[in-house]
Amino acid sequence: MSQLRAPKIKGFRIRAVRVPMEEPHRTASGAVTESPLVLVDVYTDEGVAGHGIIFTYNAAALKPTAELTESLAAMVTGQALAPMEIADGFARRFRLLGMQGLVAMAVAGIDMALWDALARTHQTSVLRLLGGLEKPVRAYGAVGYDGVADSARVAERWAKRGFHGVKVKIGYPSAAEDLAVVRTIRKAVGDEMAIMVDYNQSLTPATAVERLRALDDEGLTWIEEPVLAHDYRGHARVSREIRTPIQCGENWWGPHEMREAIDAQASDFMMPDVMKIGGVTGWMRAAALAEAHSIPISNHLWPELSAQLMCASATAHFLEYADWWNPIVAEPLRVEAGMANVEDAAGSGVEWNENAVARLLA
Ligand code: SMN
Ligand code: MG
Repeated sequence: MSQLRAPKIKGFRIRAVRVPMEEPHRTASGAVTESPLVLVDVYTDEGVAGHGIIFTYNAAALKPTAELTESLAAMVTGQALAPMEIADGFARRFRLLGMQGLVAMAVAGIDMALWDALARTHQTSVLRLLGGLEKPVRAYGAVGYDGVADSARVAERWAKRGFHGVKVKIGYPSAAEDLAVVRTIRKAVGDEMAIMVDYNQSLTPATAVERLRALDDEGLTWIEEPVLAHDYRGHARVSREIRTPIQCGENWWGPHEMREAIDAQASDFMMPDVMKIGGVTGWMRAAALAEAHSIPISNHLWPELSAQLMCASATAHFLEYADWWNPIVAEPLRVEAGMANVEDAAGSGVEWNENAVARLLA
């Protein structure tokens, strides 16, 4: 008989919440006005709990995603607490349906919860369980599609809080407006601050080449998703024509799509989303691909878990910080002097603020 500790999955609790945002987050492709979240809790037969978050972007997808997550959770109840094994099992079971969209989101939420529970079982963080150690990761804050004056005001606020970068939503009707926003922000935050811009897929390859050339001398750290996220050839064409690095990844479903993007030379940098890329399991495979190709890797949302995963990624670049889900997280990620601090994280670093969750249940 094996002497290894082998906890089993005893059950799950799946809840849907709608977390309001202080201010809507506007992009060139629509505004996010709230965070519809599916909260995944897993319980082991040793009495340990683990937590995961699924972000459905749109409230219309919230209940169906919660229901789908319930069904998938039932499929693995009773199994060993072995997240990688379970992720690969789901991939096999859903080969015919496909591992994108709501299925992939449900699988990833479960995966996050399982890794969290496994780390807590061993009384450590996800990062240390993976063999890594805490280190400072530079963080940047978000600035919405808010016009010249408001964008600069928000950027200045991040700079005053000690952040090392800001990412600004652009893709205004004219190139001149994009340029005005970038220049006003540069004036407001100074030369030391990294400025990234995000088009949220709003251009065609031909217009993107022209638009982005106009920004090539602005010292931008990256230009994000200028064209449709899955138009890898379009991104590659844009990337060949301009000097500023292209950043993509938040919409790639799993490491296989990331491989397609790398093969197409679609993006100089990459920023997988821990949900769409397949949870912690998917992230670690994505980070290995990034390392093998010497590509800097950043995250998308999920600040608590992502800060740890960035510390476990060889080519870690910039942490995308977002405070949108802070109301339901008991101890949100701390950013000190612009650096994410995961020193005392247990598991994934996420515990619920149960009072807030009860208030925001959908
Ligand atoms: C983004 C994130 C979440 C909702 C809309 C847009 C964004 C980012 O593209 O890069 O953070
Ligand atoms: Mg983006």
